[in-house]
Amino acid sequence: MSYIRCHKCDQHAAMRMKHHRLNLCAEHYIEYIQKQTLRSIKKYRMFTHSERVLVAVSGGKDSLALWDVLLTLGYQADGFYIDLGIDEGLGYSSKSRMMAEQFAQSKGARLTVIDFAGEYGLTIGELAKRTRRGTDKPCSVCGIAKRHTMNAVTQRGDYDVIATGHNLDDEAAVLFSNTLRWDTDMMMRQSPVLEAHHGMPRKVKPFFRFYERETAAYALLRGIDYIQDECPFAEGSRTIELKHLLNQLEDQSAGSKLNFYMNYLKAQEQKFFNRDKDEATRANLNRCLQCGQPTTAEGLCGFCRLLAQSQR
Ligand code: Q46
Ligand code: ZN
Ligand code: ZN
Repeated sequence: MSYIRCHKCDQHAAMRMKHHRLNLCAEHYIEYIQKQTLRSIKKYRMFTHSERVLVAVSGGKDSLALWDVLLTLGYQADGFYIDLGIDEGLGYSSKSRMMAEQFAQSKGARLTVIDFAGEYGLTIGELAKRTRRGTDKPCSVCGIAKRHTMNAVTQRGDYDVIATGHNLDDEAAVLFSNTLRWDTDMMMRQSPVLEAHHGMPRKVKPFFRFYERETAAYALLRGIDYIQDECPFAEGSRTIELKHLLNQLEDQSAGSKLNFYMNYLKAQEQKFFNRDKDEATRANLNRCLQCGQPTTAEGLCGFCRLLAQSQR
């Protein structure tokens, strides 16, 4: 029987990557993902082996696969998980927390778990309700809260950099959304590396060149147990709609997503946009009177305002 062979060793190919015209067996595929990640880290100067990295872990495939790769490559990578208390329906938070904890244990790696309700006295859902920001979905509040908590943990733990598991599908969907609105401020800020500022650590996305199916295949082939369900509030979101549209494009023409995003980064490098304006905005940021994180507001940052509102 004929089968598709690995380009490196002639074994049965476990993964076909049409956009790269590359088929690889399990062993060579794992090696490929690890090597390519190392390449991105070095090319974009994300971090070095002497820096301490905090991996934002959700319990899903991307973040656990990223943590696995960084540990394999010998980086000082600790994990960080926020228990948002989203347990409506199928117990999303409890399950994802369990996956993160199991992975950390199996690797003997350090995981910091922040129980949001324990830390701030209310769940994300309650915060959204009390501040009337999202009657059916707490996503806008959740985004602010996650960013804030992540910054706080990084400062507390003295980490140099935060790494997230965003993949190409995520990045292309955000770029697509910003392009549809022609939101140049947001577009300008989109990058695999956001430099440190105002005491906030650098933020990096070492998986930005991998398709979602590629990170899923890596997790599977490495035997990583991850939560397959999305957060129940993700259903029907605009990002998911845009991902479907991009998938249709990709089906018709392999490599569309990769070209869309990578060529955008090239345009950015060629100073397609005015970076001075963004730097001026950053230079004029204030510090929150409550927590000290940077904010465009005077007085309290968005998160501390939310908390204050919720306590009224
Ligand atoms: S924002 Fe919204 Fe996500 Fe928060 S409430 Fe769930 S879907 S987890 S990426
Ligand atoms: Zn092979
Ligand atoms: Zn604040």
